[in-house]
Amino acid sequence: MKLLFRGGSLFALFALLASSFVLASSASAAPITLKGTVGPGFTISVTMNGKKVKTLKAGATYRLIVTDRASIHDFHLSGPGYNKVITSDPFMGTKTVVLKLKRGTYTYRCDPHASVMHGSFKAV
Ligand SMILES: [Cu+2]
Repeated sequence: MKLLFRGGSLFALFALLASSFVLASSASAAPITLKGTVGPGFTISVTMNGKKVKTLKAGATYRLIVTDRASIHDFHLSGPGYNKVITSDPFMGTKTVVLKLKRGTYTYRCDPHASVMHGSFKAV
């Protein structure tokens, strides 16, 4: 009987720890969604809730969903410690990356048309 009680309280303690862990991780780990779009014309953008992104939080984690709407364009993102062609030329479709931003300026561009297709945001 004594043993059963000990087992039960241990289980209760474990369940409490497990549920607080789930709460803590779901509160801090849900990344904020950004949308990257390139094409079909000569346009490229990064938006959050429909607005062009200018500043984001350094140290925060973001999920960037890039939609490439033209085979002639790519989506290339570079910034502090990061340099990646997320959707290549001639890829069309959607790709998702998860970014933990570092303080500084991030630039995105379409490499074949970088003089007209580029933008940037800051992580502060
Ligand atoms: Cu292009």
